[in-house]
Amino acid sequence: RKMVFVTGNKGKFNEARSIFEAKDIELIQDTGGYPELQEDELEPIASFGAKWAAEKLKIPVMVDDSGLFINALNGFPGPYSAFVENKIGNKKVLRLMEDEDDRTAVFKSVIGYCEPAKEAIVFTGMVEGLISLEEKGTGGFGYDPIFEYNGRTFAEIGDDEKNKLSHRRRALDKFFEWLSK
Ligand code: ITT
Ligand code: NA
Repeated sequence: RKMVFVTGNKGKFNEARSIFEAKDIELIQDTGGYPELQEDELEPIASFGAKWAAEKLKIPVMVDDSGLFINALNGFPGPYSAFVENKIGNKKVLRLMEDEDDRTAVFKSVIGYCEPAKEAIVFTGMVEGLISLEEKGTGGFGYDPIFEYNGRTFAEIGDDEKNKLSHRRRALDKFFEWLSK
């Protein structure tokens, strides 16, 4: 079996590819992109993106809209995570968190799947953690060096362990369950 994943993010793709590999599904990256709605929630962004790409490519596709929701910042950067990562980066996010005692945060991944002429369906995965005091680790991508889970950041724990418990893994497990029905 095969699945097409529309994403320009190499880190997302590599993680999803190894998770799919374990299910004997070959994952193919399409970097053509899709319009991203401005919404407070990730679900409508993933749903719209999957539908748009399925109609454009005329094949079944999946997308992954994800984000880091920091509680002390009222959920920021959330749906703006890619923009914030590109514009200011982890160091400045840590600076925004300098005086904050509440360091809790949630990583979310919403997988959107759509077949041409059908409605999109979405699967949400979440993992709770803490924003670290400094960047730690060299693995992963994006916000991984500042997202701490059980005392280590996602950039410290390594791909295999991250893929067992990440927001992306949890969303994909729901997707696999749906696919197998
Ligand atoms: P697409 O082409 O798939 O849209 P993107 O990088 O623009 O790629 P998003 O719009 O979903 O992706 O933005 C999510 C942001 O959160 C982006 O900066 C990612 O690097 C980051 N991110 C997502 N999942 C992550 C993870 O598992 N670990 C660290 N950072 C992550
Ligand atoms: Na994006």
